[in-house]
Amino acid sequence: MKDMIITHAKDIDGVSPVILLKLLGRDVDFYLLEVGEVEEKVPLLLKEDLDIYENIYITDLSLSNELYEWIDKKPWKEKFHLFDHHISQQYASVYPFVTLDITECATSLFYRYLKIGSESISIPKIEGYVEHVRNLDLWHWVEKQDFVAKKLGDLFEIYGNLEYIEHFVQNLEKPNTSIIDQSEEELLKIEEGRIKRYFERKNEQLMTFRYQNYKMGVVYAENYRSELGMLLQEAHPELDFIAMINVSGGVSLRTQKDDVDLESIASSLGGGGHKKASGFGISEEQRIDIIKQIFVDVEEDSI
Ligand SMILES: [Mn+2]
Repeated sequence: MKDMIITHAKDIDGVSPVILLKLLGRDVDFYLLEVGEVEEKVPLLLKEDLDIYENIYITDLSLSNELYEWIDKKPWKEKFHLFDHHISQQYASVYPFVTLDITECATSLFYRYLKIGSESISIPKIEGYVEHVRNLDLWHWVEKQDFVAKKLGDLFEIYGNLEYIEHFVQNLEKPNTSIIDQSEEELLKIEEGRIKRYFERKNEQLMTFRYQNYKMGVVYAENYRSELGMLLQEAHPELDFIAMINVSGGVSLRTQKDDVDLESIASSLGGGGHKKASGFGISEEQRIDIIKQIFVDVEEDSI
């Protein structure tokens, strides 16, 4: 029997639950979504014929209360499990199919669940990998000096999500090799220079605004958003938070200040997340508006 998993497309905490299922030898159909796609796509995916699945999982994604209620009425809810760690989801703990813990990441929560009864993934290398994912996702890597965690995040940007999954399934299947191999170390060294130039460019492009009594720095950025947010905030302590806009994806908000609540800003704009790191989607309508702003007399057309 197969498993189905719907998870977050954009970081290693999102894709690593897929890796864990594959390491267990499960036959798995997986779907990677951006935060802004959840409300539209989850109901569509869960309308398919679900009889072929033994388990249905959602990890590292937050749903609206309406979606939880909708799932709660489904006959398949017994085989449905959701693992999340976003503070905005605390109301969801009332549902028996939800496992929520804001001190963990989605991958570590899911690993703990899978480990029960499956010896095959209780090996030090996989355990270590999960800890790196947790350190990166909860931003503990700086304090713990977990540079492997940081390198995994950089490799994710280089490989892209699908290749990252494939690569690390193969890597983690071998219990005694290192998580990052020699050729990757070389690649990361080259990438480091590229990332540095990218950050310098983004720093020059930073625009500042006032939003709800906050000083906000804004850049357009598609990659390295967690790290970029941290670096821009460090370079501009006068700003309350940094907003990074990826027009085709969504908006990420980051701060290092304790008195800024980005979770509430993101939820007021249709998203969610954590106090210091949150995000929300960009609608199709807004994307079209941008084109209309640029090409003044443009008209919508079909192909
Ligand atoms: Mn996460």
